Amino acid sequence: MKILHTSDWHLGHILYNYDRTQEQLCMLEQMVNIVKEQKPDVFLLCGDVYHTPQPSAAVQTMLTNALLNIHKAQPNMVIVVTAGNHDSGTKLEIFQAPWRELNVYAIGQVEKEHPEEHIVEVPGKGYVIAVPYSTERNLPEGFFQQLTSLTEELNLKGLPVVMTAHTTIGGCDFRGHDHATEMTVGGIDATDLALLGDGYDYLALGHIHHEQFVHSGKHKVRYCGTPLPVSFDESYTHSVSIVEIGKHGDTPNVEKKEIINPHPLVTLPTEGFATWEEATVLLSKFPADIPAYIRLNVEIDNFLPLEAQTEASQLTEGKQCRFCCINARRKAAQQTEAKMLSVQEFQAEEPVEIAKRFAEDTGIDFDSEMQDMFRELMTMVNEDARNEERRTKE
Ligand SMILES: [Mn+2]
Repeated sequence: MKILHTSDWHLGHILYNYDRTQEQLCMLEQMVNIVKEQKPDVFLLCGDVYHTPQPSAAVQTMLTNALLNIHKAQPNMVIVVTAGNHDSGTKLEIFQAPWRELNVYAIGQVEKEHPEEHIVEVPGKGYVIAVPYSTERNLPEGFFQQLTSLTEELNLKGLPVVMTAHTTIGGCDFRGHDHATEMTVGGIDATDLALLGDGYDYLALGHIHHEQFVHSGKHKVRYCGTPLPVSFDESYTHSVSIVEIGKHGDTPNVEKKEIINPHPLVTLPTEGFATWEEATVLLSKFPADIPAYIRLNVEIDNFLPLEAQTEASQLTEGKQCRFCCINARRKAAQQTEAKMLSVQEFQAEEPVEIAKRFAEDTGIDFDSEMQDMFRELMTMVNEDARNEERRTKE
């Protein structure tokens, strides 16, 4: 069974007020060409089809046309589309019935009562266990294992079994995601891989934007990554994965097909940070004929010049590139001679002085407003402590 694994299209994504329709159409065209060339048996789109649960009519039309073109490129291919955390699962299922006529399975919600509806047979080739994004409380315990066991009963010929999921797997590489930690990425808490059961030959994941195998050594658990970057921090190549599995139990063979973005997301300088003056020089020297989105990484002493945004926009006037944002970072506090305090000196210090010392060491400007807020907070804490003391005495 040959599979094209893709996810996180984020159709309708707006980047700093810039509409990305043209790029997304170009990506979809490349997708159709890869299908024509590779002739997969299955096409998996593993969630985050749209960027928002309320996509515009134009964006919905873009998906409809894309799925139709992908179907026409390889009419016998089974297409499975599952919802991600950005999608409305119920809305994705509106056209479930007509889509079926074109070999497209749209699966937006978890069917607790009818788990068999998650099992899609690819005639003579294998099985797809299609699971959309779901909050933990909507997933019955052992659901994944229930699905693989059900599939095992159907799979009398030992055909390959592929499962899909849209989630954060513990231990994955989440570079490019904002506010991500080991525990949670993009609002989804890390799941233990073991909870997804076993019995599949390949786990086709969506949600994490950086393509990767999860848990090296096991070449069967994979994020295919975004075909187009959604943020400037996704500064890696983007692709779809072509997966081939001989029979149930075999190790899959995976190959990447790169997707080229005609409007690249460029950060200036390409490495590290520049002063505001250096950044303006880089921006004015940026070639006029490259239709890139631009972010400036700027290191500042205190504040950016008031007119910085306007100036940056003006520097790109008449060029094909589009200025998006300034990513400003405070210069680390000058390393002054570390002053050592004795225990007595430390105990004699006002809490606000200690807070100030800490803030300045970490590069935070602890101005008079912050100091006032801190003093106010100290008063509240002291009052609470006094009340508590009174209560315990009574
Ligand atoms: Mn996503």
